Amino acid sequence: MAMSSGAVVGGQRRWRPALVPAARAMASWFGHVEPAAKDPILGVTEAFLADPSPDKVNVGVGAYRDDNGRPVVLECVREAERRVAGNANMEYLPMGGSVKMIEESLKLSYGEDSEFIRDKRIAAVQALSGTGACRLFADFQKRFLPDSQIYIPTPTWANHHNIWRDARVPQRTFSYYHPESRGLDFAGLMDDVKNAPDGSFFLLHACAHNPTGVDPSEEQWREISFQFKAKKHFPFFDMAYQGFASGDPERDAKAIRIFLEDGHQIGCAQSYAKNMGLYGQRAGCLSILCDDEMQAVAVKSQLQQIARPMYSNPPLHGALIVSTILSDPELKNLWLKEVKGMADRIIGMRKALKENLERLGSPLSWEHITNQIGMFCYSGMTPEQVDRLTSEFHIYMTRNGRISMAGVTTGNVAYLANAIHEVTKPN
Ligand code: PLA
Repeated sequence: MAMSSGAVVGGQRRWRPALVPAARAMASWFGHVEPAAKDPILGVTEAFLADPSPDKVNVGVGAYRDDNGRPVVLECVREAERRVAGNANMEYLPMGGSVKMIEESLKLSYGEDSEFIRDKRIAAVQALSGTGACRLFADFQKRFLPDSQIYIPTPTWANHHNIWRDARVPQRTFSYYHPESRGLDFAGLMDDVKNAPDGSFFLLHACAHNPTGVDPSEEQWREISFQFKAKKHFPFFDMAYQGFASGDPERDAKAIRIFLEDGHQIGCAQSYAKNMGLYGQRAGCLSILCDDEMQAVAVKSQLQQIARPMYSNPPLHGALIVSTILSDPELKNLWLKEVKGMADRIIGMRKALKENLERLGSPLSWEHITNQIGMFCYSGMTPEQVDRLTSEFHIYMTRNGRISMAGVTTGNVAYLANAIHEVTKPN
């Protein structure tokens, strides 16, 4: 039987592209393909690379740079590379990835002595960094809870919308940011949590919320967790910046630990892109806390089955680096120091940017630059002001006004502040 649009196959409604008349297809197979919209984040990097200006500054993508603006390979990673260099085995990892890397990842997210690790209640697989972990979860959600939706904060990392869209999970949003106070819209958030149907899925940023740099306080997390319990919601944590908020990965896992203490079952996407600087290695982990060991075995086997036809098994090298660092106390300590170093440099640049703007006599309040945490400053600049930064000053950032503080350096902070002042000063 020829499949028609929206055909029901195997009990599931399958996505079908618009049908192309056969005659047109024969004249040109792909003539109907329109160019895709530019990615709001990675498109900024493309534009930056194409600009020949020597003054250009890239504060678009969240990629950590040293104070000379150069990409960083952590010392702990260099040492781990030396140690794994003798590894003669380049064979496939299992479908679920490196068992050792997963074990170490769970200790970071659930805690070194977690009872859930001990009781083998966590289904976990190595994933293609944080993005891959989110996508695997979204596909799992669609496959096993096909009628569920996902609540996503406003605003959020733009790719969250793409991920759940492509997994065909309907999306709802919940209030998160309060533009006037440049802080958390806690009342709005709690209302939306209460008004969502019982048993809804919620996407939460575990720490260092992207793009706002605004996280709930510990007390607020406790209230959110309490309300989730009352509503029987499922919290899915995207933890892409563990260590980047406070400088301490243990502290940055606090929200997750609060939910665990309260007896929630959770899902968690972990990424080593930022906190180990392993961006291109695509090293991450997806975990789902289950009722018991038997359920965890079943869930893990299904996650593997989703991975198998997509990419078969995850990459080896990054996993080796991660497990080498985290399983060696000396290397792990070095890593902790280096994470703290990166977080501290960003905090220093926040101060410097704010001070420079004040020194220039900006009449606006820039308190939020130092109040926000993590990699980004949600500046409050309008898309038009950002466009001026780019066209007049060769400064590249996302049009939502997000500045990647990781790209700000002693060398460019004055230039950046001056440009921001120029485009934001009242006429
Ligand atoms: N989740 C959040 C909240 C993120 O900000 C990012 C990366 C990821 C997941 C995915 O990271 P990974 O797949 O590389 O582990 N956000 C970046 C890069 C740093 C990007 O957009 O891909 C950003 O500039 O927002």
